[in-house]
Amino acid sequence: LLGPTADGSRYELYSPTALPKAGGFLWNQRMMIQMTCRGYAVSQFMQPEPAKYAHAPNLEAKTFMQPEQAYYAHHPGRFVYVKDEENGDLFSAPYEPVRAPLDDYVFSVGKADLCWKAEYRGIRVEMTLVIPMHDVAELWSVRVINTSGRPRKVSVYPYFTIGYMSWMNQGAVYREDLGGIVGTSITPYQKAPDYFKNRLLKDKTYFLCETPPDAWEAMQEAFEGEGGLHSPSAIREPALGKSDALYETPAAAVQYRGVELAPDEQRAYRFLFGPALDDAEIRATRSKYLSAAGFARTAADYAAYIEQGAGCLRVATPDAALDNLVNHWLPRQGYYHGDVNRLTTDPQTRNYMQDNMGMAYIKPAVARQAFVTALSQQEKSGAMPDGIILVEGAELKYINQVPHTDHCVWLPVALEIYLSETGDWALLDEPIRDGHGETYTAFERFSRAMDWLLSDAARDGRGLHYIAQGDWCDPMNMAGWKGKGVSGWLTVATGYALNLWADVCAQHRGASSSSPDLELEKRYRDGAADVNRAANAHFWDGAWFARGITDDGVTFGVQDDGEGRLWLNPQAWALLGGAAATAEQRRSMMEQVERQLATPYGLVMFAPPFTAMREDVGRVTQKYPGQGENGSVYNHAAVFYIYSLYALGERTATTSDKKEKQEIADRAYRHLRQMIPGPDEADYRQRGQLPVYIPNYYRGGWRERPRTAGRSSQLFNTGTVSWVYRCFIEGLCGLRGDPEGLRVRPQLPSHWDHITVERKFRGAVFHVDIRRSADVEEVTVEHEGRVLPEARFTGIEAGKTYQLTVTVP
Ligand code: CEZ
Repeated sequence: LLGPTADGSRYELYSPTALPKAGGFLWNQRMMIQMTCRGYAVSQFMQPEPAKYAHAPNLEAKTFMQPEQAYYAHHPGRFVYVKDEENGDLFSAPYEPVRAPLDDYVFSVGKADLCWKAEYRGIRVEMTLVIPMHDVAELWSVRVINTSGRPRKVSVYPYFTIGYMSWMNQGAVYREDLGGIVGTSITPYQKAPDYFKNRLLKDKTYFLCETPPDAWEAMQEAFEGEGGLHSPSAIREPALGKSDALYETPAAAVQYRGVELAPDEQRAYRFLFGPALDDAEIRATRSKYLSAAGFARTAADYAAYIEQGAGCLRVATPDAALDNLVNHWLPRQGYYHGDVNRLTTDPQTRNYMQDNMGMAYIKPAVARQAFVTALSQQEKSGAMPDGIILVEGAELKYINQVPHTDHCVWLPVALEIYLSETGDWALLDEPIRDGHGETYTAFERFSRAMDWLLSDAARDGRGLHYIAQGDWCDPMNMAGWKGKGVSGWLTVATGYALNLWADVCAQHRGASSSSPDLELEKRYRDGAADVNRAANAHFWDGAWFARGITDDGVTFGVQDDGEGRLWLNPQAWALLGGAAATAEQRRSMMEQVERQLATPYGLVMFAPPFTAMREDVGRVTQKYPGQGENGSVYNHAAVFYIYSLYALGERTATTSDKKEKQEIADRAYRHLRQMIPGPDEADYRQRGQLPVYIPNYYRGGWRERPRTAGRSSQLFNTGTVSWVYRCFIEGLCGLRGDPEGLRVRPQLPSHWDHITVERKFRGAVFHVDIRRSADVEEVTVEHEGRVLPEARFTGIEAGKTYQLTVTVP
């Protein structure tokens, strides 16, 4: 059904029907395209707000990318029809719209390209998509091959959707001078000032052919006719009708007519598809890219660009499918997040911080700059805004106009990773000027954010954190919208943030002092203790931490709740932040999580899902049960918990609690593994996704709705990735930095005895051989025949390669 190529660098799917929504994606800093195995596409480009150049047949709402995106016959796609001129046989590549029963089919996802092969009755079509590093354009190679062993005569018809561009003004014509079809439109608007804003929008969509076609069709309706897209009327004629589109829905269809192919002969075509401002831009794009050399150069440049995101970890474990994800796809997905911030001009602050937290492992300079950018937008009060503006003139939109209260928490969380990875403590002494003209060092800004979390603006008289219209959970918008409701998660998460910041204070020496500020450390440590005390007094429900208290004083996420009884986030962050102070509490929470939230597809975010609106909780309860935040396997929430297990495992001493420590490592590994589709076929079919990224959720409702449980959202935008990468690097492999070096604390699952790891760290490369042995009581590390005094390697020199032999109990 599917599998990686021999070198593991591509994933291939051999059926267009088994996982119909499975796809892959490519991006650069200005565009993103997600394509399914069947040829449908969702593409977006920035100008600077996200826009489309291939449209649906109706006006689409502009919103974030949709989970479980639905596709239909007229959904934008990139297709090639082939008609046998002798008998009229018709098929299309990659599969849609004709859906002919192909004799051979491959969808091959590469890191820097997407390819399809579709063969039908002795004619094979190979399609490859590449995009440039900087420009917005799709570079399509199409190869038509005669595999039938006899001479053939076919017509070849690329058909690219342009779609409903605008209700104000749209059309398309074939442009001999430019060598292709050009759709023209005016982006709809109504307010006069928008005219001036819109003047430079790229409202043209071009489809350019390297080889001039014999005929074309620029009008969608004329192409489709009465036959429908499965069997377009225009293709039933000897030649396409060469119509233009005059305020009619545009399309880009061309015909290479009566192509004669000897046995094994092939024909190669190249096409360019994308948006442009005007003819001059189209002409320039054509001359830059549309040639064999242009395509080859672009593919090489783009592959080199993607390679920069290769990350810092290569593992060889007993689980080859897991290795493939960790070595090839996880860093790529992390790089995508850190490199383009999900193609928005105003990422949510928590997303921005977490996406950059992954970047600390991939391109730390980018992560560093992100701290500076975010902190320069800190409010006077020390609070962080809901979103971070990345482009001058951009505004806080959509969800960023809804007040959330958790943004400060993410600062020290992301900083911890950045510092342990880079050791760049100098970041903290950077002076950062904000929009009010005030300048503080980064260190001072972190402190101000923590002070805000401790202030009356953030907490009520009981010391619990207000939730306003949401915390990490965007759609939990009505627990505290009247100003009183508080968040259990945010309260324990604040405990974590304050403790992390206290750790930094304990080690940081300011520019003017030679010793760390222990008074500051105490302030935040005391603050954390205070917050955790309040959490225990008001949220501990006997067996786990509650999710919150509503405006009307109703505690929810508790044993008495029929729906939304146990939530993962408060438990995970109570483990991280110290609110779960006693071993008994921790055991009880973990046991309940396993009992109530575990499914074969991972941990659900809470259970049971809501089946009706709870007006004192909010729209999360209105989502379809088991979908999105309403009790799906929301991977972001699951990975918080997994990371909290690794953190707990690290704190658990081997000598006294050997068994407990191993149980924690096994549990963490099990839930981490469940996040990856496969490796057995039934699991792939159920999830419907290739293991080339981690989606934001898999459907929950494993007990209530087994038919849909496990189904992937197909959405690769998710804060999950940074944490998953961290879990592999710092948790499972246990290779985490500290100010002086690299600590070694692997946490292997009990059924593994040996793994090898290549870890890039501070400019050096570590080859680490990790083996289990009954002869040791503690982790031991050997370097050049010498056992190190502790499981920690110091004195790292950039450019060097080190071999470490690690033995774990
Ligand atoms: O958006 C994510 C946010 O980007 O939801 C997470 C949140 O922590 C992230 O910052 C959990 O709520 O508004 C909605 O209902 C959407 O479901 C969003 O909450 C969600 C989407 O997955 C965005 O792609």
